Amino acid sequence: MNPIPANRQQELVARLLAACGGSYSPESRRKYFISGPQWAAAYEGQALFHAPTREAAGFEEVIRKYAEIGIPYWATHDTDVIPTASLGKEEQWAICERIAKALADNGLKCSMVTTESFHHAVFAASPAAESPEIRDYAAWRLKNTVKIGHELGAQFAVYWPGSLGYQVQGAIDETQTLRWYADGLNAACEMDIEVAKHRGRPTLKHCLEAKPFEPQAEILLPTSDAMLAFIHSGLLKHPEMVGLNPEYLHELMWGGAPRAALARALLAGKLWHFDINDGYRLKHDVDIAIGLVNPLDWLNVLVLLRSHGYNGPFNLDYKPPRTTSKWGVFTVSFPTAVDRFITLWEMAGDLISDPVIGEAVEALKAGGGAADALDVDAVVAANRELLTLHELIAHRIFQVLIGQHRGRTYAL
Ligand code: GCO
Ligand code: MN
Ligand code: MN
Repeated sequence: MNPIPANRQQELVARLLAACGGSYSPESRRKYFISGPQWAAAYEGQALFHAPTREAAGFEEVIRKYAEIGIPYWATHDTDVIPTASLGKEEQWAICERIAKALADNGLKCSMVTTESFHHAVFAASPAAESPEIRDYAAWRLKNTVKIGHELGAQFAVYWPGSLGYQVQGAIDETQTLRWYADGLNAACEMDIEVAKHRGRPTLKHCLEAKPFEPQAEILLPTSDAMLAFIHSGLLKHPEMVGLNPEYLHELMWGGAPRAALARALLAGKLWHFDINDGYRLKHDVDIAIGLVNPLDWLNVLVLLRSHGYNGPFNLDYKPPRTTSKWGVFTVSFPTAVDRFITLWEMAGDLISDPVIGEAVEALKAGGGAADALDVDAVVAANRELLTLHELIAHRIFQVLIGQHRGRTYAL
């Protein structure tokens, strides 16, 4: 093939994307509680070892593009949209007005706000550092984000305490740091109660997001399970206002099974918000878009969520790869991520109503019918053939994943 000149490349990508088929209309996409973060679309490809590869995008552009794609909700960190120096000042409210206008003009809603408590130099020793003025500043930032959330009509506030930990051992007292961290959350919840009352709105759902490593070397709340224990530790004044925002990849990163982590959060009644993406076990936070690495596991995750009535947001917290252009971010990356989510969601519905799986599951629950549960040999014998159904179910799920249940065949 001859080289493709730069001015013909978008045309080529667009033609091949159309050739892929299988995309949903913006109207169909809007039926799902999918949110697009400001930071995901605005990500320029930079990292410790990586220079940016594309230009930044402001919130007006991101909101407009999300609307065109059919992403109905938008989420942001405070400093994604408000310069640190303007936080809490008049300029903050002027920016909020512009955001509210951009959302209204494009028919989007703000679902979630989150405080950046890891990037700025002030958070070098975490938002729960020893120095009281750092903690006062952090608490003020959290309270300020709560106000922004109410101003923009958000329902959720997310907290990712990735800097709550240490690089070198023994320098901090973990119990004290966790108490101080709880103080910050308590301040946010109390401010929320006050503002919500004043505005006649419900309080926000405050959701903790765990990540096992990065940016600190060791993290004090590394998993969703650690956070469940923290919520119920007695340190929070309003544990009923605090739940979880698990991120798919973050549970995978420590070697956990995301579906099992989500199940534990569901049982605790704390699965309120969900960051959807993909990646690899025991690697760093690559934040790849949903379904590109583990489609089979994702399908099973969505079966769990569909069958347990999860109705919170699916937040597209991934980083379009550095190889994707800014044009590609909005033309390929976001639309295809949304479409893979919807496809997997629909397939999860197929699995839930699949007659083969349905009968197999019922048969497993019926058991073999051994008369005496204490006669261990008889119990084993009674269930021997039945338990083969586990593998049969796994095969059926694979068939649904590749469309074989609808007649897709390779060779007969
Ligand atoms: C990550 C984190 C962040 C958080 C965000 C919200 O992948 O590094 O998940 O993207 O979700 O900071 O607080
Ligand atoms: Mn996340
Ligand atoms: Mn992540």
